[in-house]
Amino acid sequence: MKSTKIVMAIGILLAAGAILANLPIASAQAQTVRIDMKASRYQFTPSTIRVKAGTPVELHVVSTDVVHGFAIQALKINERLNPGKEVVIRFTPTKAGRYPFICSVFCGPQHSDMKGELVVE
Ligand SMILES: [Cu+2]
Repeated sequence: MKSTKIVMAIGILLAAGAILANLPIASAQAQTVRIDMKASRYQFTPSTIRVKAGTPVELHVVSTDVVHGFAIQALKINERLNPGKEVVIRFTPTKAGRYPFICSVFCGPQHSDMKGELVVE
């Protein structure tokens, strides 16, 4: 009697597992892309980053010398980069296009040259 119930329970669990295994769980969600970037006088490395629209981006930025900033105006991103401290910036660009980014903290005579571009395809 007891063993019949156990066998039935196992059967139900297996059936449920088979049904769940066929469900497209979170298949619509794109995988997060991690990009590592260095900020230093007077450049971002890499200075061009390419991502696909709809893909969540995790940008890990670290300044290797003085205080810099990282700003993408069009995406309302502006972060302060203290030397040696990694800053993680998360965003999901939804529209294809070219988005310039700049250093937003004055860091020396060539500060205005410190820029790059996010290309969303
Ligand atoms: Cu700078």
